[in-house]
Amino acid sequence: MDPLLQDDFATVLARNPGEDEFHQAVAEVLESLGPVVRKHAEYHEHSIIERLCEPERQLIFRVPWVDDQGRVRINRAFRVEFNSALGPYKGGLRFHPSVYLGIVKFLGFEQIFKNALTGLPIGGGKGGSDFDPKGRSEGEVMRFCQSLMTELYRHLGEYTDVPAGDIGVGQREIGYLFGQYKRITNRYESGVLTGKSIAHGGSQVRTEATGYGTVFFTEQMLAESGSTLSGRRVVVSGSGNVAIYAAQKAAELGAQVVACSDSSGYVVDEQGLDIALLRQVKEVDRTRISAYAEQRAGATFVAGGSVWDVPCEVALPCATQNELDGAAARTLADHGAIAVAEGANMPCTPDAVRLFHERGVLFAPGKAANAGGVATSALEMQQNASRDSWSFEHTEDRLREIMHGVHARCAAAADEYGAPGNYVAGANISSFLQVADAMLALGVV
Ligand code: NDP
Ligand code: 2IT
Repeated sequence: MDPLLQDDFATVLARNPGEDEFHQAVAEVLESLGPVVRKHAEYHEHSIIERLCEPERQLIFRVPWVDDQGRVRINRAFRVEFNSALGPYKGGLRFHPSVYLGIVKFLGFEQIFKNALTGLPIGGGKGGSDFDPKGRSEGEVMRFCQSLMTELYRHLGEYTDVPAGDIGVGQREIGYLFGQYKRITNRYESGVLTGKSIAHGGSQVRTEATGYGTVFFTEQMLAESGSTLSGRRVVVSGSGNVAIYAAQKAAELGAQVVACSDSSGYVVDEQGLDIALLRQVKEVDRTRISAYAEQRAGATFVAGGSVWDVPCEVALPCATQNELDGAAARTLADHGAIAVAEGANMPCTPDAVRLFHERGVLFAPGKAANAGGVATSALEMQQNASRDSWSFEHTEDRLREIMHGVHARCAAAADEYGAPGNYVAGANISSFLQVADAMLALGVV
């Protein structure tokens, strides 16, 4: 890291003890910014980095709810409103037992830069809870969502803070959250949440957007090196919202998607994943990935293990942070991988990213590759604000255009700052410049 940035990083470590994922996300951005702060003294003079690393507001609250046995349960929930220089705070809610302040802050920090890269007017935020939806009934999930919104609603608004989904939060949960928001406020304020179902103000393509966008970015990255996805062997990790639609779009573009996973293990299906079956198992039955192999002749389930042991040319990590480490990266490169694009947020460890760069594997960081989800959320906000709804085709065209814009911004910044082909540097620099200039223009606020 450039010596000019080391004091700022030391401040982050001192102010946020024990928040390893947040430290990791900040370090990854600051490592790209040396040439920027050398060129633009004004950022340092106005403490832009220190300000960017300190959230504008952090909320932590208790969520009491009653389980099906009548027992009172208590969870902890968070909303980190990180930066509103470009627009209202925007970012998902995650329900997973691993959620604590450090995870929400890493995700909120990433979100600032990702949202800037979309070119749309949205600031960065993130929230969530340590609630574990696994094994919970529909009624329990609904009561939990209602209780969470009973506190969170006062902090939201279409011009203030607009949550959406993330791990453990999909259309069902957004529906319960919106229902409670509407009841408490007596306002049909569609634009207060995105990822809604089409039945109450959602956008076409939002469900598919993150996975589709990751594949559009990958295609663009491959095209730059004179290659395509068609005919390539692809492995996806996870089997949730992002993974399913990344697999679907990759297959539609002619790739052979041969494996996916969940936290219990992975499946290999050499004929190419049957997306309809995958959706049935995960979206309708809400069960484990092993059920896919039980219902599909020729597919095998491997309990535990690493999906990155399955040889492929293109790897799309779409599960969770730090799921692909240096050893997995080496295995992928040894097996001939040519490209890796992060559908998830920070799934590759710093060692893995370093190895990809050393071995000449094209690498797209999450804040660029998975920006299609939040970009389509912003399109949902546009439709809600104008009381309109667009067709699937029109919305998908807009998403494709936006992802091409994200790719172009990353490539241009990487070239300008002497790191051609380095999408990590390109994404960090391009988005930082945009946010930093807006912050300067807004004064010390
Ligand atoms: P889902 O809840 O739909 O799916 C998550 C998937 O990842 C599941 O297969 C889950 O397996 C697996 N997973 C989650 N946590 C772990 C863990 N600790 N260890 C192993 N596997 C795990 O979430 P999404 O698909 O929405 O999100 C996936 C990733 O994409 C996250 O990093 C999220 O932040 C990111 N993202 C999501 C966007 C969206 O629009 N939804 C937008 C941009 C990024 P299991 O069911 O066994 O837990
Ligand atoms: O990480 C992400 O970008 C998301 N979970 C989507 C956020 C959003 O507001 O759509």
